[in-house]
Amino acid sequence: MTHPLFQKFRLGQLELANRVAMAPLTRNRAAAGNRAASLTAEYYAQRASAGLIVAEGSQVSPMGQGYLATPGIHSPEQVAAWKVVTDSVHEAGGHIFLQLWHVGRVSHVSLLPGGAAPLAPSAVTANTKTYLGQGFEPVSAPRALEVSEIPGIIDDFRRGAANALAAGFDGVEIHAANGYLIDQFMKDGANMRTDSYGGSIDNRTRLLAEVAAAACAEIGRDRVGVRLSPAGPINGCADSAPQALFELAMDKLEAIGPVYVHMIEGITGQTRDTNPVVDFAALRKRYSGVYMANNCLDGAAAQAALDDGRADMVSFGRAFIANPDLVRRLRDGEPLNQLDRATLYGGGAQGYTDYPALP
Ligand code: 8OZ
Repeated sequence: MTHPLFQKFRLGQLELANRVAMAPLTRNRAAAGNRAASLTAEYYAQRASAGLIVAEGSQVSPMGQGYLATPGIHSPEQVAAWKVVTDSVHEAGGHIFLQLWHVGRVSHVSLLPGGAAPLAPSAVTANTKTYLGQGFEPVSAPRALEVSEIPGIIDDFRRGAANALAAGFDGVEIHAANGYLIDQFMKDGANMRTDSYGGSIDNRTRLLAEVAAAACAEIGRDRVGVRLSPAGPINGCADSAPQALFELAMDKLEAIGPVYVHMIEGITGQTRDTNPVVDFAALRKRYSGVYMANNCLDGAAAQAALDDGRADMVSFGRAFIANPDLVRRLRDGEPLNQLDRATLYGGGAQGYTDYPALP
């Protein structure tokens, strides 16, 4: 019998071929105007046997960009370029969401309109680096958003969701993880505000709830997922008491009703251990939608997570870069191609569309 990981699964109105998702992965290969490149259509179509592809984080506005050559979803040209990608994935039988991204303070003046300072909940520089083409460099000092600017940020995400649907995506994933803008508002290591968006955990989860509600109202709850990373630090962003913070975040998401929560269990790409300890099972209990588990899993761990009822879907990041046919390899117990780290960020086909599938 095939394991349930490899069997059909209903996500909202979609019938996915299996419960394996391709996690969103920044590859810094966008074309001029931060449009998805033509190679990008080939790259995702090669990976269309994933039950769901979550396409890489795409900035919802020019100020939402934090790395060189990441795609956007705010201009008509970007929507048209993404349409080529979604058509190629659908033709290959897959389903694809787009991750909506605002980096907040994780950016550099050289990437922003008019050399502007990055935006943040508070004027505190992140202890992290960004990719500017010649490798990774320290981020710039940010400025604190005025409270009057926050409705505009929410509207950027709302428009990003509408644009994603216009570009043929099956839905969107709100990037509320990994130390970017929404995560910066949530975590007390980055948010020093004294207004209605800072201080209490209710205030710090306000932007998450408002963005999720706006996206759900715009395109329907069945088409909206949310990605969270309770543990830290990642991109210099951590919280002193993440359990209570993220229990409230899950309570709010339960009330708003996005179709899935994509949970980074542990420190992104590094470890499943957390300090302070985060009880992911307790977080999951507060939300009745689809729980997608992520981070440093292999095929056996993914199957065990389903068997034990700890997850409904499982996502893989790095393994999907190196293995376009990852689902088949996991199902049949075939060996995996190794990841080439040198070609992760920037460049062309090498390390992007040239990883071999099994014959
Ligand atoms: C690695 C390099 C650049 C961006 C994330 C969007 O951590 C990213 C990212 C990861 O979520």
